[in-house]
Amino acid sequence: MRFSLASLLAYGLAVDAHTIFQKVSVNGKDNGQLTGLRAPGNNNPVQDVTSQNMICGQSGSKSSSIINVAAGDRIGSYWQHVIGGAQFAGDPDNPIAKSHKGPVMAYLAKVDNAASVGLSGLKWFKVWQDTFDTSSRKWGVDNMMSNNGWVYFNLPTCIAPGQYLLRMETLALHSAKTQGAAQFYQSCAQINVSGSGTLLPSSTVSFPGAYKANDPGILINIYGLKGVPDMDGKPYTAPGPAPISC
Ligand SMILES: *[C@@H]1O[C@H](CO)[C@@H](O)[C@H](O)[C@H]1NC(C)=O
Ligand SMILES: [Cu+2]
Repeated sequence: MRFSLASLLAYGLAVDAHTIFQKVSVNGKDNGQLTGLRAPGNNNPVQDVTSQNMICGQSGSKSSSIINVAAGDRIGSYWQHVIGGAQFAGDPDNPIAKSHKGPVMAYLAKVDNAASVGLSGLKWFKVWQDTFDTSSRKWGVDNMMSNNGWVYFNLPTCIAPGQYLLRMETLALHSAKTQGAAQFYQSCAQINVSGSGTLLPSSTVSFPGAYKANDPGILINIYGLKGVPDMDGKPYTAPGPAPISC
């Protein structure tokens, strides 16, 4: 099917087929739309790695809720094209446009009060990532799409109890061969971790600061010789530190 520019413009944001992390589940229990979340108010990507919006996305919704979890719990983060889900019935760009290949990553920062803490100066560590599988040639985003927008991972069992912001990030690399064109999507969840862990990593990163515009995982051509986003089967190194291990 061919679309005229006018019909594309009529769809507004559908032209920009982006995504928003907007819901958390814990061990399969859905906490509800925007509960315990700081999510951006629109689905436009952040493209400037030095922007404050690299922390939890552009300003948008706030929540007074804090989601209770235990170390080791299976966390689900739910991504959809716009706040609320698909932009319209049959939206082909939900949860994200199929072109948008790249990794999905999870970071934590320990805080005193997850609902009220300011975003500057937090010390982040990575707890999980789904990057690129060289044998299946699938990206983290491919797994998100095949789970209808849900991304699952287990919180590390060894982290110290207390409140955290959980920063979930999807990085879309379809245009990333041009510096400044990689698309960062992130929101933060407010969580309260119980358990008997003791780990508080001493090695942490800042947002902004953790990423450089020319990091090899950010300034990159993901298209192989066949013109598809398969890295020609070569490994991909996501930006930021390695995830902690327990
Ligand atoms: C956090 O979890 C602990 C342990 O379960 C609990 O005692 C505390 O009340 C919780 N705090 C909040 C803000 O929910
Ligand atoms: Cu996009």
